[in-house]
Amino acid sequence: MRYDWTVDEIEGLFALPFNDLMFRAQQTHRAHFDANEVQLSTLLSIKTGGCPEDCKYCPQSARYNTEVESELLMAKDEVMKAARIAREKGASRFCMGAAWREPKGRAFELVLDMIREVKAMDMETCATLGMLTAEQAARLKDAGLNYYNHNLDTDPEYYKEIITTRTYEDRLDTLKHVRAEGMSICCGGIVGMGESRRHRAGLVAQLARMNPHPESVPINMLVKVEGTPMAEDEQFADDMDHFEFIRTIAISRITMPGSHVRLSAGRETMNEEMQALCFLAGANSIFYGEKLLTTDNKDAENDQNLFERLGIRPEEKPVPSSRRMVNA
Ligand code: SAM
Ligand code: DTB
Ligand code: SF4
Repeated sequence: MRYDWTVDEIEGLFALPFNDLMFRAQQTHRAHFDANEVQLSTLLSIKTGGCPEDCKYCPQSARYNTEVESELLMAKDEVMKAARIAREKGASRFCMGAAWREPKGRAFELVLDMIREVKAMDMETCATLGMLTAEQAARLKDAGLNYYNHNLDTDPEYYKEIITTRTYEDRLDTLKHVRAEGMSICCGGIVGMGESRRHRAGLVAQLARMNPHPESVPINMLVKVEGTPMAEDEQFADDMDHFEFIRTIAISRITMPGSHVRLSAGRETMNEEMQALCFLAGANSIFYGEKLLTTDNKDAENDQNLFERLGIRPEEKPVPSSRRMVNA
């Protein structure tokens, strides 16, 4: 495994002829994974809107006038009901998202309780709650959290165009705390925010230089939501070429061979051929279920149909080593 990728090298991968890049991505993919399996994660927004941060892409920031209303933290039974439905539909992981800068007080205690209960349902647990202290990471680990999602979002240089209320370093610190507790990391970014190819290479380099690599790498295609600067400002007006998105997936696969690369936000506007090319480029995880956090996603039946046509199987949840011994 390599952890020393340079931005120049990654830019070199971006410059390859498309077919050569796809061939390399498939070779890497097949050396590490069953090429016909895709992992399914279902998202639930447990605390929607009213966020104090200024992320220019985000419909949940209180600073922008979007259709998203600020809501209170969801009740535990509602969360459990959503988790049960996700499991019945075949998701192996349940990811709870909160529109917070960081978790605090009683709300954090309530989320720990939700994590304990989802864990007890025999699903993998994931949470995305903003910045964490070392102590908070330890408490999440104790509650049984398997994955923490915290994205780098973009290249360190381009970052200041997108978010001013927290630094790139803050993000790296949170990831450090998660890793120190031995939890798995889900960390990726967004493509299509008006960044250059060099910036996309810079984002992938940041991810691929982490040792170990994040276990899950969500590659989001920007969902342009009315009222956010990404949808309103001239600076971000250009739409990105879809092939550039597929290239970003392929390069994430090549540089992080053992990670699950997730074809994340943006699928709602992708046709089936586009999604199939993303799987061919090495994407082996999706967000599954009709909603992401606040925006629409393909519904489960639609994905089941696509999987059947492509001969793709949902990946089973890994059996913990303790239970494997009992069953042997
Ligand atoms: N508030 C927490 C935080 O930002 O750390 C967790 C939730 S936040 C919505 C999780 C991630 O969703 C962001 O880091 C960003 O990568 C992604 N995201 C948010 N809005 C998006 C959009 N419009 N299009 C694509 N990805 C988006
Ligand atoms: C990630 O990388 N993408 C997800 C998840 N992690 C939390 C969120 C996508 C959000 C898209 C906009 C919305 O639905 O609000
Ligand atoms: Fe808040 Fe997260 Fe949205 Fe940023 S991405 S505004 S931190 S909910």
